[in-house]
Amino acid sequence: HKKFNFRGFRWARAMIHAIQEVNNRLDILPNITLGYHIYDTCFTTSKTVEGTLAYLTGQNETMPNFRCSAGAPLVAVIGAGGSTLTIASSRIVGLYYFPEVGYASSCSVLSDKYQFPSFLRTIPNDNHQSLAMAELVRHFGWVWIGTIAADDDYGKYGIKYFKQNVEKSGICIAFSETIPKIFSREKILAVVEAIKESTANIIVVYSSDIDLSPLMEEIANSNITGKTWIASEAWVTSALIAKPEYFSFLGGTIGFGVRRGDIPGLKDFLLDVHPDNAASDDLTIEFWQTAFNCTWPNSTVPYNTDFRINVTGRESGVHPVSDQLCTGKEKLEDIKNTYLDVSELRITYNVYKAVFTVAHALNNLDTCVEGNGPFPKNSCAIIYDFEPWQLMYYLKNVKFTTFDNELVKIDDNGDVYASYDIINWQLNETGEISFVKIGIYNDTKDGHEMKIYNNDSIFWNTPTLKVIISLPLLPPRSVCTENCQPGARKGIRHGVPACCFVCIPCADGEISNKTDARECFPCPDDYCSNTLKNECVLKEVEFLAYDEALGTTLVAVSLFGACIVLSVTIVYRIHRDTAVVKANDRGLSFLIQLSLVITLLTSFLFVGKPKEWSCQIRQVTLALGFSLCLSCILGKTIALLLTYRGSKLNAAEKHDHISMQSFHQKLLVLISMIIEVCICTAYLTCIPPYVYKNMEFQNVKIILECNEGSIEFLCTMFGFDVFLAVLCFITAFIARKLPDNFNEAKFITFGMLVFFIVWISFVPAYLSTRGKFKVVVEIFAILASSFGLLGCIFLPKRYIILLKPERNTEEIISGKATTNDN
Ligand code: TCR
Repeated sequence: HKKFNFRGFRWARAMIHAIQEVNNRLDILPNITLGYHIYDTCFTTSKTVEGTLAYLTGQNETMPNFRCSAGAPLVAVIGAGGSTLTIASSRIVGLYYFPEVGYASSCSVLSDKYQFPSFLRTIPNDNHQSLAMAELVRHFGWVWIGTIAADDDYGKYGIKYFKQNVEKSGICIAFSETIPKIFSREKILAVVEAIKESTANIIVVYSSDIDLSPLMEEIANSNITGKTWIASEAWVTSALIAKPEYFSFLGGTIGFGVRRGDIPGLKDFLLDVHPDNAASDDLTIEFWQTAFNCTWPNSTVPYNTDFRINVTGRESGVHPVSDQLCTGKEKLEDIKNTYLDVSELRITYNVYKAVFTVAHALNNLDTCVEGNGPFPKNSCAIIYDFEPWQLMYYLKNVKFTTFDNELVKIDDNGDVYASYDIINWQLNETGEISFVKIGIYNDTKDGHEMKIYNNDSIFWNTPTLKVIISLPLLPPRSVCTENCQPGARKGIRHGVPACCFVCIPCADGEISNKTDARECFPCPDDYCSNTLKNECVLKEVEFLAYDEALGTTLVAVSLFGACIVLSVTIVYRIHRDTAVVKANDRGLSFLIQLSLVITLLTSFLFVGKPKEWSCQIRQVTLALGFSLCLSCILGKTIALLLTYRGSKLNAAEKHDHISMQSFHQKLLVLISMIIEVCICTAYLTCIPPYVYKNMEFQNVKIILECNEGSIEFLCTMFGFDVFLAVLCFITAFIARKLPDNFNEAKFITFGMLVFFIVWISFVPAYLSTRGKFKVVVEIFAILASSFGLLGCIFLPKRYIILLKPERNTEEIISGKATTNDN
């Protein structure tokens, strides 16, 4: 079903050429002349088996009796071409341990010496090539790859080993297609569809050129571009595929070629072919007919190809015979033909090496010295009559250098050392595809080595190539999903290859700082993630600072309050002998003033960055300030109650009474202070407040606040203040109706009411605010209550002292006058 294979014909001719060279050389087999039989496998297993058996029998019977065939002994089989064919023939010759030397059969299973004991080859095992492809794919960072395999051992094993290799490094296979062995348009269209559908830009193809060409034709029709093809050795330099009209979609193909060698004298030998010189040679006649599109006179050779296989769907039926008769005068030099193309002699060179492998083995067998031989009793084999296993022995140990100084050495598995040229398809000036060597791949003792000479010298078939031709083109990318940028992590999706992931942005407070991160990492405690989620940044610290408007205002207000208190003190000091001042215990008044200054100034402890010490003393100072203030007021109100009773006493008793009373007042203040101090000390020693970084409410901010440590202690501490305040209120309330100096009890009642209102409303306000406003609320309450007390206790008196001195007399203040303002 395929046309006459010019490439195969070249290989056959190269074999003849090599055999002739051996025959002509004096250093190899000087007295021996090698002959050959050529059987056409027609690319099919059945023909191969038929040919093998025909060869072994020496007749056209399929009964092996190779030892007694036509005179000269059979030596070895060179071939077959493809692995599938070789596997078939090698199984037969293997039965007799008859040597077969492959030149193009690279499939890895042929290295198995249990199955193919007598097979050797001059082409490296495909495992190396698969490994090299995997390495190439990794080198360029491609992770999303399509594969296409020919439906034979070569394609299937090659791709299988490639996949195994590549999947280890996390590369995914987008699709795996097979090219049918027997032409089928539907199957090929299905492959084309798969390529079209897939987002993979890299396609690895393991196939012989002959199998691949129908697919390429179809791809050319459906103009699939932008794909980069990775070629296996069998098609990388094939003229069947590397057609200039295919360049638009195949340009930039990268592939692996086995080592090439320019066989001396081959070109002339190839040109020296003519049906006249080989009247009985069907191959030559068929070659001539196909090359010149004519029919050789009187020949039975069908024009162009095997007539028995009638493939439906494609070129149907037998090819028409050309009406033109060949003249024999056609000039080979005039035509451009794959057969004559000696620019890429790679497999051809392998054929050459295969022939020389056999020749050298035979030569070694021939030069064996009796008594020093490798066989039982140190005997040698006789060149005219040896057993196949005897030649196998020499073949397995063969070692020679070619004209190219290449060392050919067959190892125990019948394999040779692997070395590939990495080839890139580029367009040259004449508009033809040139195969540019861009690197090498070598199998070394420990592993392997791949070298790409210069990335800029590679031609890539990327879509931009028409626009900016002068720039060094970048390798194409082939991914299922673009990489996840820092700030996101890979999310694996079920049921799809691992390369097709989703990028999930990191959560607040988590970051990922490399591409394709598997996980996001939480930031350390004082840090939060930035908006891109790729860096941890220090959290903003929030507290009520001195230098912000609110802080400044509050501090100013409290300072102002303290100044007023101070001014009251000064006024009291100046007018210390007036009735108003004297009527109240001066000491107590002073203590109240002091305590008010203290409470007002505690707001300084609340503003600013909370420190360990400021946290510890602020509530305590406040509580102590208030308890001092309230106990003094309590002393006053109790005194008011008692003064009324004492007013019935005479002057001497009154004086005693007053001094006693003053003593009791001081005692009361002292006792309540001691109690409060005890509570405070217990609080501070047992469970003191501490600075707390509150991150519960906001991720981006740390609220720096004081944690009160023990709520119980705090409540006890302030509870005592409340207790005092309640007492004050009750006593003042009772005393309010009593005639006293300028309704002091009334003012105190009022002041206590203000105090209660402020602190009662404080609780819900405090609990419902967050962050620095909590502190603001508390300062507010402190200021309000302090001002309330200040306003209710001292301002009326100061008013009298300063502005109504006429009322500042004993009579009025002791309530005996009638001009009081009720
Ligand atoms: N091994 C392939 C056949 C093959 C081939 C080629 C066919 C190779 N190289 C070049 C035609 C042209 C490599 C096999 O089947 O093992």
